[in-house]
Amino acid sequence: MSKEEFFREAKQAILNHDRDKAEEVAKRGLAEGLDPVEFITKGFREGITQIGDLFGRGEIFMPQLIEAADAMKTANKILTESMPESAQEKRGKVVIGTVQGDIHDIGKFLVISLLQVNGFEIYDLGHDVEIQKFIDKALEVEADIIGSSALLTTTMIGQKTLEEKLRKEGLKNRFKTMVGGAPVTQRWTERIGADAFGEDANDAVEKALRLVGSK
Ligand code: B1M
Repeated sequence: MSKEEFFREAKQAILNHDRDKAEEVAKRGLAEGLDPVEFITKGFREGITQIGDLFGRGEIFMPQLIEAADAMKTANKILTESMPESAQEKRGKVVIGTVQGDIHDIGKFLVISLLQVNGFEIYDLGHDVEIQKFIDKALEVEADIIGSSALLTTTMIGQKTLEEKLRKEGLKNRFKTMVGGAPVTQRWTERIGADAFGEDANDAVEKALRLVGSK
């Protein structure tokens, strides 16, 4: 089977919100030697992006969205677990979470996986994380970077609160910050004073490497 056919099957499994099929395709693709990052980005992610559009247009409803997300998470987990952890020296410590009020964590999971593969030590706070927790954890583990993910226009404000708190507590120079999530932009990043914007998981790695290099 060609790579493109695998990508099509992966996308279709998500569009059909079929977790078993997503799991089966992910495992079969890996066995055939597909690159897990390419498989996620060109296959499964295409499916979940279309699901988002369908949901946005009211063509599918919450139960289908939840099932599709579940299928996506299953495939994501299988594929990211197959990525080798870097044997290199650790490049830096990253405290990361999805901001308060927001439970979206599929993208964050992908970002974490690629950061790990690239030698970063990760402290994942999970989702719906109170802003102060990012700071407390970063102080506890002496993090290099604090990363926050936000998928809702209503929760992005948490990223601004984080910057304000860091400045107020005199910690802005101690940690670098990276923001990401579908509604987040470079403009927003500059507006709130964060140090970097990660557009996708690959970009997040590139920016994280730059941030630790610039410390
Ligand atoms: Co939600 N949801 N959702 N949802 N959901 C969106 C975000 C939405 C755009 C769908 C739509 O209407 N078209 C919309 C937001 C609208 C808005 O704010 N303008 C929306 C809504 C409205 C909601 C609810 C409010 C629905 C409701 O209850 N009425 C609700 C909110 C719950 C809450 O959080 N409080 C809700 C719930 C859910 C599910 C639980 C069903 C599920 C989440 C499951 C989970 O994550 N465990 C879900 C899903 C799956 C989506 C969509 C379809 C897909 C998100 C996703 O996983 N994308 C989404 C539509 C969309 O985005 N097209 C949608 C794939 C993922 C790989 O991409 O997350 O963007 P992404 O991550 C990327 C980059 O953004 C970047 O790298 C990642 C990898 O490439 N990145 C970072 C992300 N974080 C980063 C951090 C970094 C750097 C880069 O540095 C720290």
